[in-house]
Amino acid sequence: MEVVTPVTIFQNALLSGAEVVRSVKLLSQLKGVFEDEAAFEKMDGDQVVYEVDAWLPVAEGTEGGLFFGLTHLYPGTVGDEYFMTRGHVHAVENRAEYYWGLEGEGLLLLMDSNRHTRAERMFPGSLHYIPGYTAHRVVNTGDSVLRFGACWPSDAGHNYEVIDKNGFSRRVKSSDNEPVLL
Ligand code: PAN
Ligand code: ZN
Repeated sequence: MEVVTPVTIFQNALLSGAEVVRSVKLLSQLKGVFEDEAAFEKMDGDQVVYEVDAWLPVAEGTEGGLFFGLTHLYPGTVGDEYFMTRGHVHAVENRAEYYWGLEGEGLLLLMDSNRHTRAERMFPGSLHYIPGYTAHRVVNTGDSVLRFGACWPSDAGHNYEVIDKNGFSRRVKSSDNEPVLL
């Protein structure tokens, strides 16, 4: 019997191995995402808002495969709005996804095709099923890095245009250091 060591290791909320690719999202790449544009312009655009480590064992677009991602979303605010991911629906809209919380705390915003937005609390151990046709965005409401895992179909793809254009119907802001959904 042949025994091999996996090429990818997922341990202590970190993903490593030769096949893992990292993408970095700088604040300057999130122009238009946050409401307070004056506050945004005053901030250092080169600061990292989040990083995604991904293992894509099959080619993007392959039917039947699965992708695995780990997002590190740093704490911070633009004005009083917490740092968050850009958010998207899947290009193949009926494709679902799992997220799960590993470290830190936050909110997962889920917006259906009628633009109705609900929020699920994220914390170490929280598990989130994101149905198809549902826009998803994560907000870091804590003061430490929020790390969460993700698993999605390899033919899902990402459509950012809808959210870039219309945003979510709710925003999460800090009021007296507490997150409020507006
Ligand atoms: C995640 C997200 C990741 C970054 O892997 O892509 O958290 O968020 P944005 O893609 O919205 O910038 C996922 O949902 N994949 O489908
Ligand atoms: Zn997704």
